[in-house]
Order: sequence, then structure tokens, then C-alpha cells
Amino acid sequence: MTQHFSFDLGVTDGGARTGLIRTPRGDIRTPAFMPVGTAATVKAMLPGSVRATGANVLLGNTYHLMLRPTAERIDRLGGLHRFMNWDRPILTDSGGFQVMSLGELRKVDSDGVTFKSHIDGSKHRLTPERSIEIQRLLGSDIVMCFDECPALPADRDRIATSMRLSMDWAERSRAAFGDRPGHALFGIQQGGLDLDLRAESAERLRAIGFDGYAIGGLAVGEGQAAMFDCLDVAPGQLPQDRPRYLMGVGKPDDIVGAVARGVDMMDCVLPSRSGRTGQAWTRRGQVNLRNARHADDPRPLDETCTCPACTGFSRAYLHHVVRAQEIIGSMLLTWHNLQYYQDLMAGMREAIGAGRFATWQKSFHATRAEGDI
Ligand code: PRF
Ligand code: ZN
Repeated sequence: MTQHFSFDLGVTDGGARTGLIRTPRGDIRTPAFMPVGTAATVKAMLPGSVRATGANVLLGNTYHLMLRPTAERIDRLGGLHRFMNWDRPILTDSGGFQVMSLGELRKVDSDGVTFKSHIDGSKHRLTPERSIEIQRLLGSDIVMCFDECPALPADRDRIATSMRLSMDWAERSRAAFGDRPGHALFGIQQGGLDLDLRAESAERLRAIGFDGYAIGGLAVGEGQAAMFDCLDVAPGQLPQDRPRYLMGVGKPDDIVGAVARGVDMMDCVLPSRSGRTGQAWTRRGQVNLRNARHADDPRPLDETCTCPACTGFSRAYLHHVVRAQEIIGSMLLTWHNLQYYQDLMAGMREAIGAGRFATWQKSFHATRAEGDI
């Protein structure tokens, strides 16, 4: 196994690309979807089950883990991989975005962010240096720069100032990270929907130099059309030979559109979170299992899916356990949704590799119905 972090670009088909990220903890085939394990768990899933869906990298969160159980405690217990029993790569977000969502509870200055814990109201501070230190204590394989992500819509001045602050913080993140063979540091492009600001941000990041480049500041309320317009340009502003990671995206059709535009990695709480509310994503579209029309339906949720929910249970059973708020309802639907997302990524990797991504994309859209199916 390699002791270094590397990225090999594979096949390019239109804008879409396949690739291979190598890390000492295992390989990540791209395009990759990262299930979210915010609090050292992918909720309702055992690590082995997450692995069984085909996931080879998870996302963890600086913000949540620093508050509870704290980075120092996880370090004393042997690091996040051992703590949560996941031995493959973990990417950690830096906390900037999660702190931003606190609204009233936070205050930004040029050095960092002071905020109150959503758990007990206690006061905390994150700076680029502290965020990088926490991610090192966690044992993260892919560390994210500390950034600020403004909510959209926002005026251009506000977005420009925020982006320049994030670029200063990217420089400080790079210096704090130092040289750690086998571990990677990713920069995060900001700039809202303004392509000139995106270009300026990309230039700053390229000058600093990172192992990978994230596209931040999207999927924050601008809508899919505006996000795609930005993604028609933003990935091309980043280095061709490094992984590109679109943060916090998205619905299946967002993911397909992002891959078509040259994105290699994505993460989203959607498959796991919506699984816990009875929402399922299938090849034919979205299914709300709370709906009474499933009560007598003996068919599987998705007849082509290999997950335990689809091979062992009927829609009627899933409807029942969701309605009765049984824990197994969350377990089965989370598993199914994560399986669907991983199968989606595998299907895209195969199609891109075979040079038939455009055809694949047409059939993806043709098979799906809008709304609840
Ligand atoms: N920055 C960071 N994490 C993020 C984002 C960002 O802009 C987003 C935006 N969709 C999700 N997660 N650090
Ligand atoms: Zn399934």
C-alpha cells in the first residue's frame, strides 16, 4: 500500500472524468460520493454496512467533534478511525461552514470565529490554526482549509470580502498543516456565483498549492440552474491534475450534473438524513414510504437494488416500520439510500470509463419520474 497521497486522472469523457485517489488507508475511485459521519457515526449504520454499500471514504466534522467528545479525547483514544471503527480514509470538514449555520451564535473577525455551542451554549473559538490542529488530532486523511461561506443571496462586496478572508485563511491553513506525508490538505474556492471572484479565488489557491481543490459556497439556496451555470466554469478554473470536490451536494440529479461538469468528489447528508424520515431515492425517482398507498404493496422498494431493504422486505413492511417509528425503518432506508448513491457513482464511473457518459446521462433522466413515485 502506498505511503503517499496521490491522484491519477483516468478517462475524460466530455467534461466528466474518472480518477483514482491513493492514500495509505486505501484507494478512492472517483467520481466518489462520501457518506456523512458527522458525530463519528453514519447515523443508523454500522461501519461495515457503510463499507458494504461500496463507500471507500467518509466525511467527519471538526465542529461537532470538537464540542463532543472533543478532539483531544479522540486523540487519546487512538484517533477517529479507531474510535468509530472505520479504517479507510476520512475527510474532515474544517468547521467554517457549520459555524456559519449557527447564525446569531457566532462572530467572525479577521483572525477567526467565536461561537456558542449549539449543545450547551458554551463559548468556543476556531481559527485556521486551531481547525487544522483539531483535524490532525482526529487523524483525518483529507484535511479541509478553514473558510467562511456566506449565505446566498448576498451582495458582491460581501462575497468578495468573505472570499478574500477565506483565501487569507487558506494561506494560514497551509502553513499550519506543514508537511505531512500520507495526509492531504484541500483548498476551498469561494466567490458565490460571481465567476470573476471564483477566478480570483482559484488563482490564490493555485499559488498556495494544495493536494486537492474544493468548490465551496454552492448549494446554499441559489437553485440548481444557477449552481450548474457556475459549475460550467468553476471546475475549469482549478488544476486539471488534482481532485475537485463539490462540498455539500446533493440530490442525485445535482450529483450527475456536477460530474458531467468535471467534479470528482461530493458529500451530502441527504441519503442518510432523508432515510430517517421515510424518504427513499430509487432508479425511478423519489419514494415517500409514509404514503398510505404503500400499505398493501408486496413489491420491493426497488426491484434492481441489492440492499437488505430491497432484497428482504416489501414496501408494505417499510411503510409499517416508518409509520411505527421503529428503528429498523431508519436502518433499512439509510442503507438503501446509501446503496443507491454508491450504485449511481459506480454506474457513472463505468459509463465514463467506456466513453458513453452522455448516453448514460440520458437514460438516467429518462428512467426517473418527477415527484413521488
Ligand atoms: N465550506 C466548507 N464546508 C462546506 C461548504 C463550504 O462552502 C459547503 C457549501 N455547500 C458545504 N460544506 N468548509
Ligand atoms: Zn435497496
